[in-house]
Amino acid sequence: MGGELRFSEFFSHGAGLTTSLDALLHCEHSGIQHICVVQSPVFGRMLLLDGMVMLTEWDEFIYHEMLVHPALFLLPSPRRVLVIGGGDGGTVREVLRHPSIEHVDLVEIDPRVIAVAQSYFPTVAAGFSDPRVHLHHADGAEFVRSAPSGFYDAVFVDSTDPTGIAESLFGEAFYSECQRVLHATGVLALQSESPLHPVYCQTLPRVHRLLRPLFRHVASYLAPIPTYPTGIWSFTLASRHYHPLEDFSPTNAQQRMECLSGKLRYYTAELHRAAFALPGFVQELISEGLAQPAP
Ligand code: AG3
Repeated sequence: MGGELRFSEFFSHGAGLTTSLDALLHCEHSGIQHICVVQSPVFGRMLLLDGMVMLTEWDEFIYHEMLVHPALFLLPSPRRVLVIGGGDGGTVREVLRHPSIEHVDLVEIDPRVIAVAQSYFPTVAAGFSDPRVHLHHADGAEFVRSAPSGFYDAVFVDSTDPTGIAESLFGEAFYSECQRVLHATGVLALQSESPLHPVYCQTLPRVHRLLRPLFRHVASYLAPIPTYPTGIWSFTLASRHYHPLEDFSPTNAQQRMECLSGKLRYYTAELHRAAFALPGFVQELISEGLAQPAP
């Protein structure tokens, strides 16, 4: 197998994901980060930022459906949404499936990510041409600082790992601005990294520590994302008004699912409830983190 093209992303000491590649489709440095698109025989096209897997055609539906739908099905009729990051368009695509949506602001710091997604992942990025979507090339933390109070029904943080350019999107100041721009009944949903990652497992307890003083209800849920580091991923939902399970009506969600544009492949009303049932070690990770003094 000499000369075979391969890609690996290691999360620790040579442990991680490896795949052979059929082709290297695109590679550039945008001035902010390396952006590459590669073709893998099993995962299809893969979007890599600084050598980290952002999405693959094979499993992106799990990540994007699970970031968006638990929050949007909790709200009776979500209209205005803010997406921070998510320049590939997957999160916006899921948001737009809900017929009640009137306005979506997407704030992506790197316009090249949007352009590359439009060329190489046209179905993922399809939502960008929808008139309800407004693109902003800005730093997410700065954008929320200048956004009007109480405007959004939902805020989604679709960021990379909590280092480098994304670091400010995991901070106290940013979360408090997210709370301010949300309507009193609004919901914040964010990706909170893998609970099995040797370093970033600390993201989940940290997110709880920072969000609890700001929101009455803070709860995390899990989904398998096989091409992300460790393969298991956490998301965190926060709201001053809605409890993610007690205020969730499976019957209502089921009815609304019939009216969505397109069919969901992962999220179901049953799965909404199941995803919040956390394994023991994840419950412990969160409660140990809450017992510690704030960093
Ligand atoms: N959002 C989460 C990416 C984190 C993956 N981390 C990694 N591969 N080291 C990606 C954006 C998808 N819209």
